[in-house]
Amino acid sequence: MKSKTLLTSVMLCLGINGFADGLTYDFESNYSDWGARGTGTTTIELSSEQKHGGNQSLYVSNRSSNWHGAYLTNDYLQAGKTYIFSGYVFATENATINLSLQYDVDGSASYPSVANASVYAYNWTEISGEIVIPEEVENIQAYLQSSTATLSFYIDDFTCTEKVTESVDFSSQISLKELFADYFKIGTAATASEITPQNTKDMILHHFNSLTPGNELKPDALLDQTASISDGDNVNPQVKLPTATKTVLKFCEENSMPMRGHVFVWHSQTPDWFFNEGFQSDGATVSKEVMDQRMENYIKNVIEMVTTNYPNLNIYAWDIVNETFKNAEGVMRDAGSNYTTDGASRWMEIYGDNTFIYNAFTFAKKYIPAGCKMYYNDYNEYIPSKRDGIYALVKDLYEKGLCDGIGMQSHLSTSYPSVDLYKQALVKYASVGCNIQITELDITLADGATYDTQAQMYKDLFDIYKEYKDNISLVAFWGTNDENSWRASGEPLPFANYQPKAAYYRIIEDMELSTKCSTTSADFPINVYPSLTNDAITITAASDFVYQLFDMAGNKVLNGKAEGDANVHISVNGAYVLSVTTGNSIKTFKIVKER
Ligand SMILES: [Ca+2]
Repeated sequence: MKSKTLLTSVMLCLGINGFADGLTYDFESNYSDWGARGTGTTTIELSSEQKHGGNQSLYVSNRSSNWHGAYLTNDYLQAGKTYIFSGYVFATENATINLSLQYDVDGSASYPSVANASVYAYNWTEISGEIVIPEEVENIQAYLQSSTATLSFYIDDFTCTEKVTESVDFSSQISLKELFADYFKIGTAATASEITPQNTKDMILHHFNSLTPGNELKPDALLDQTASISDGDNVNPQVKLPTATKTVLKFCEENSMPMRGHVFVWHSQTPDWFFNEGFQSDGATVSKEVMDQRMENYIKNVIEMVTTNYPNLNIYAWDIVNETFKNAEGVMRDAGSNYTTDGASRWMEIYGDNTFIYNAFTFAKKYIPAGCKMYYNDYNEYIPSKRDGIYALVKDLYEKGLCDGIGMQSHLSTSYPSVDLYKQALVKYASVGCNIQITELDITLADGATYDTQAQMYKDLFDIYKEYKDNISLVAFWGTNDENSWRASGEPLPFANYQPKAAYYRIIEDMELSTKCSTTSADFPINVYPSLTNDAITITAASDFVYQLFDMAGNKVLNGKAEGDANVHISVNGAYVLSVTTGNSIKTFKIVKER
């Protein structure tokens, strides 16, 4: 069970969703906008045999492949917008019916799924879902299909509406990046589609000063097989800039958002052809000598492509090598393809030992721009045997001058690991003397855990991070809001639907914010004076300001606007966070009232 109190307060804070006029199809008189999917075989027609509403529905028959079905096209479906689909489907046998989108990106079709419906024979079943259409895609359509290739089915009362979300005012949330400015960067990770909504862009710019692209700089996104075969001379893999990569890099460059590059050398999300003779999908595995040249050229080509196209982009760190150790052991992965044997590494197939890691750092050092730091990144980094393996590797790399630091991914759960076990790893890594970045932090709720349990673990971790602030340059969450997390069902982040959860308030709780704060900067003079005789707190500022007072559960106690000065009355003992905003600046104070 989650904290009901907190959920209630979050619900009250949600933006109200409005719905523009959308598309509605009752199939009573026509099926304009709809077509048959499945050339020459599939048919669609109005039918009075079955209907959810009215007298008719759309009947889809003569299918012979899973992807055959009915599609919808209308200019109402546009790139960069969010849509809610809803409809009813019917079949005379049990089956799964799927609703998906199709659109073209970089000249090839993409087929993201919107929703699945488990249809029971002779029962109309609702199929509904929400989806963001990324920017810069074209030829958009929605379609219904079934994994039962020959299934005939009916569709009725189908609607599509654009989701118009009210913009969230993030100025009421204490900015994490500003609060921790004297400690470390606060980062997040996002894919191109995640940053499509304006609210997500605003949230990232308000709270974070480091962004890691979720997928857009991984080898499978950048490697170009066709160009590598034609122009790669077997040793020089060619790279490309996909639309999704451009979207994220452009966002960071235009907003002066520092970026973490992720990742050059990894066993996963790296196509098998990259390791094969002639860059062929069925080629024999290349030698170490050839792979060394490919690795060096790949790193060189990616860095050149990015710096040429985004000269003002600040990539301040790169994960050079990622996840070379076994899942929970201090030894390298088994040889093989990760696409056929989960967890296997073609790097290990070619090199047989960890020398490819050393080579990767050696090559990266030749091409990485001045000032950009190089990291070894891994997960389950707190499990003792794996921890010790990572420690030995990074210590050696660091002492050889090849590596600047270690990335602790920190994908955790409220039930494992213990904060103490996690701290042991961090302390051990800190003893290397290298920098540490917390690169992918999230904490899923274990069975029965509450938001309060999660919040306490976040707080305990941040206490450790603050203690080791001299070693740590970044604490990054893997994602923005729970809804878009790769572990969404575990609700692992400090924000949900753009609103702070208990974890957020516990993270900021013990920041050393004075109740008496002298001038913070020339253009933002704010003073806060608690009265010694009554329950007032006086805020004075040189210009108009907005103030908000929160209790430690994250509930807004009061807020207001003032010119020059204001008295805030706090009648209940306890700890509070006072946020004062003037212009584009925000200053926060922790206030403890004990009278
Ligand atoms: Ca109907």
